[in-house]
Amino acid sequence: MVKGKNYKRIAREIRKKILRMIFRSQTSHIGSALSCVDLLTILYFSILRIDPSNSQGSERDRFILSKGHAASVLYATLAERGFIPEDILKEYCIDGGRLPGHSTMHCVPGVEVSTGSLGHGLSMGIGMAIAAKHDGSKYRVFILLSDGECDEGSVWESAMFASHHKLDNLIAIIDYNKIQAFGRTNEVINLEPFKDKWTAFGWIVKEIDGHNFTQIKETLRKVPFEKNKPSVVIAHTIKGKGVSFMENQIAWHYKSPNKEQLKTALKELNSL
Ligand SMILES: Cc1ncc(C[n+]2csc(CCOP(=O)(O)OP(=O)(O)O)c2C)c(N)n1
Repeated sequence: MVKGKNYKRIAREIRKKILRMIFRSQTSHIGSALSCVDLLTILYFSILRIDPSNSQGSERDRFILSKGHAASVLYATLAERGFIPEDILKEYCIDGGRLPGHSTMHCVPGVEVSTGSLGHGLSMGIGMAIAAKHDGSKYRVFILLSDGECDEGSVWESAMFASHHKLDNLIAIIDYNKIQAFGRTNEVINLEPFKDKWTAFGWIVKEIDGHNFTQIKETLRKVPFEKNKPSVVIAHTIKGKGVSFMENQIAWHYKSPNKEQLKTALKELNSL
């Protein structure tokens, strides 16, 4: 918990950091990172039991960014929360830099596992959740997945496994921004009825607006939603959220902003 927090301001600062990082490195996945800023803001500033001065504490909650291509949002949030110095963000995805383009553990305090190959975060989280049960530890494991990632069979194999093992210390959050790399989710492989699928796999499901701070916080505060069952939050989001010309645009999965676009985007965020 962080005292005196202003989620809107924090999320705006994280978005500005992401824009600068991706501009500097001229890399991709800006829309992917912007869509889940509000979720990470609430997680890191209100929900996760974590301590930036002790990033390896055994009872810490674990957070896994399964959509590891959006690493910029994780690094920017870790900087905002005091896990890593802000200055290091300049080294995101550049030759010789200390922040790799996909979330990477060991070299970045606060990053629990390396991700980027989609479809593995949930099963890695399950390993941690089982370990917690086995050790009698109270920590929870939160995993943020993307919607396109749910096209992968490994996600559903994990989903079955988690409910079979009654992992109520496991919380999946889906960043349901409705866009994948080259198309809209409902055109590539339609996930609907999405809620029913998770329910059928034995999870307790809540659907929220993934940009509404109150809804995110009130929902995540209630986990587990039911004893002996894993929880999943389907968060409806907008890819590119916060920068009007990037919002809901497939192109901003891969494009990086030029100098003029960066200026316009920062101006828009500053006026919020
Ligand atoms: C196993 C695997 N296949 C392909 C990719 C390449 N890739 C990176 S992002 C992406 C899709 C992005 O769409 P989505 O998963 O919905 O995430 P979003 O960026 O919209 O949050 C793909 C296919 C990957 N990272 N991992």
